[in-house]
Amino acid sequence: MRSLLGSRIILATGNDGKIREYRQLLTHHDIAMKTTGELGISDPPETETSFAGNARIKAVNAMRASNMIALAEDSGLEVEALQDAPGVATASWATDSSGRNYQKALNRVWQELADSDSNAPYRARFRAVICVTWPDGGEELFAGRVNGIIVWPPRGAGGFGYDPIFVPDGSDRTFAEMTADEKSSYSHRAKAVNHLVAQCLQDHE
Ligand code: ITT
Repeated sequence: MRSLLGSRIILATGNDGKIREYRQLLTHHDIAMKTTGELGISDPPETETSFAGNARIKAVNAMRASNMIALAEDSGLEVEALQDAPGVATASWATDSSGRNYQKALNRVWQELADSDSNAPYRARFRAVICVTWPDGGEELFAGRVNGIIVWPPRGAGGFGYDPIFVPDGSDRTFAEMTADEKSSYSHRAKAVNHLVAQCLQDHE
């Protein structure tokens, strides 16, 4: 496994919520981070059908445009009663002609659950897959997931995206009702980052 100790990397995401969480999760590690937005690199179309495939597209795009080591993440919400939708379409459920609209996305999740034959508790999970690519062609993948339930109405003002309707197992609060540190003690993203840290940011000497 390759080391990222002392590296400068590009974080390939246009999502401000993700940027905040990666800065927090990697803050005590020996790594310097710029974002694609800071370097004027635009987001590629996400044409794959898996989280890993789309994470790879974003990482390779940023790595080629910057010639730096790139880290990208593809993530999403899977709701069991909706046959694991929205899954890789989680961002597109929140996208309309004027950009991101998470209220619309939350309403759609709840409407589809109301139209389904299922009853609460509505089991769900967030998944994240991180892809790190190196300019010489090297690549590593790290995955994380968190199980929980969908609740309604939305609660809390923290976090981002679908956080106001997701309560992780082991808590009675939504991700949006938690501090950043509390969310990180449960989240899919923190688990994927923990794997990355264990493999690429420890001094193995
Ligand atoms: P980039 O592709 O530029 O990274 P994006 O927001 O489009 O940004 P994805 O394609 O990976 O990212 O889509 C992930 C979707 O899942 C997006 O709608 C997020 O809001 C949602 N999501 C992922 N992690 C989340 C979390 O921790 N809390 C709430 N929503 C989350």
